[in-house]
Amino acid sequence: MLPQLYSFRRCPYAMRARLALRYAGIELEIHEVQLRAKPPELLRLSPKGTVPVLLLPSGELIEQSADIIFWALAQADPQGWRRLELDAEALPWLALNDGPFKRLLDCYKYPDRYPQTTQTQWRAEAEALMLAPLEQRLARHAYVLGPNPSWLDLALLPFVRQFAGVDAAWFEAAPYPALRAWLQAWLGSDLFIDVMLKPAQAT
Ligand SMILES: N[C@@H](CCC(=O)N[C@@H](CS)C(=O)NCC(=O)O)C(=O)O
Repeated sequence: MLPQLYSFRRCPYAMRARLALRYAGIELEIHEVQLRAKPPELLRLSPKGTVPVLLLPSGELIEQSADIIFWALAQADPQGWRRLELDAEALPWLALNDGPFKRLLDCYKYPDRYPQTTQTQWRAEAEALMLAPLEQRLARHAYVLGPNPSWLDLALLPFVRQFAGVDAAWFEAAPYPALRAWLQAWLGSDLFIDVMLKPAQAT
């Protein structure tokens, strides 16, 4: 049996997992899940009901996207995208992204659901928290952790992509040229195109 990935194509967490699994060359069966109608076998395996979830042939279940990235890179890491000595620097970025930035991203994306303040204000908060600090780094080097790619680029890029897509015209003109270049380079990479364009195998 191959590892089984429960995924949703547009979910940024699932996207980062697929990117890492593909980079590591892991052969998989992908089950594309409808979030409104999750398959009972997924809920039996993982009652928390989020994707991605990776079921290994051993029966081990990996239920968090970051853990799927780390598992994949532990199997194969052809270009050294996880250097453990950089984790002390990388992990706080992951926490910032998955916690406060993701919350602001949701507010910015769905301002009607979060009427406490305006969409522009949500965006400004997200810029200060994440976009401006990322721009500063990417102006100095091509990737988030330095001159070489790392797992952190994969972990962050689906969220920056989503942010950029909320108001593409605004993002194009915003003062984040290095971030735009970084995002465009990843979105144009064979790796990204591969995980997004290949039709997911139906369950
Ligand atoms: N902490 C989880 C978050 C995963 C997550 O929230 N995925 C969303 C889709 S983007 C989900 O499955 N939500 C459940 C739902 O919408 O019912 C991870 O990193 O894997």
